[in-house]
Amino acid sequence: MKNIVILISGRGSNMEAIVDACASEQWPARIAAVVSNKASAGGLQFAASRGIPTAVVDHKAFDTREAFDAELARVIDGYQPDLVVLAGFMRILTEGFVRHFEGRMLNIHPSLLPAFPGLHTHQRAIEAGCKLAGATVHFVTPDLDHGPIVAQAAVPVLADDTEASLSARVLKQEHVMYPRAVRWFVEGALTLAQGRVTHQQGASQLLIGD
Ligand code: NHR
Ligand code: GAR
Repeated sequence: MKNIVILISGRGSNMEAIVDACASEQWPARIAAVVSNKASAGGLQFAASRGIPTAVVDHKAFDTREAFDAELARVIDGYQPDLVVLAGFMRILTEGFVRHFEGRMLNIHPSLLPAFPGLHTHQRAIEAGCKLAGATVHFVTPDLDHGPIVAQAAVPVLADDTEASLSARVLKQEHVMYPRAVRWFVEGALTLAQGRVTHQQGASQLLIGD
């Protein structure tokens, strides 16, 4: 059994999709804990309702990013994770933290990386006139949103899209792609070499949605 620790900051719908897939598909894994940097994160209630241990490490209680990350790492390590999953986690992580979990930490970013790293991705894609948008699952490296790509989901951008309509279209695909990618990791199906991730049995790492 592999231990998965999921980090959230808010709603936690990707976390929910992973929790549900882990249970219904009987992965060789358990969700060991859900950890948030915000006590108000809605996802904490869902996790607790499923009997999953939850913890809050409030970044506002720390003077520096290093101090916050040190406590966050201590709490996560207490659950002996094989994999750390960032699911709508909204704090940039220091190099020391990332190195500690390197090769065993995934993130989902709501753009087709390397386009639009950082925040407000959907608005930026609309303003750039993109006809295609999406989301990317990647290994986390110190360089924000630049780690090796595990999977991508693409959706059309429609002429009348708003940030709300586009993010909803992308999120629907996130809920399919992220559980699949996490499952690949816990099954040991991913190979990372020369900064590229491949699936050992050749499963498609591209999802096209509508
Ligand atoms: N940390 C590292 N080192 N590398 C990555 O790839 C990371 C990371 C931390 C978070 C998620 C990320 C995203 O997918 C992620 C990837 C937060 C911000 C941000 O600017 C940017 C990217 C991501 C998450 N956060 C502000 C900060 O000052 C706070 C914003 C807020 O609280 O709303 O940390 O998009
Ligand atoms: C998701 O769209 C995720 O890709 C994005 O925030 C949303 C979280 O939703 N992540 C980021 O923007 C990270 N900076 P959720 O809490 O319902 O999973």
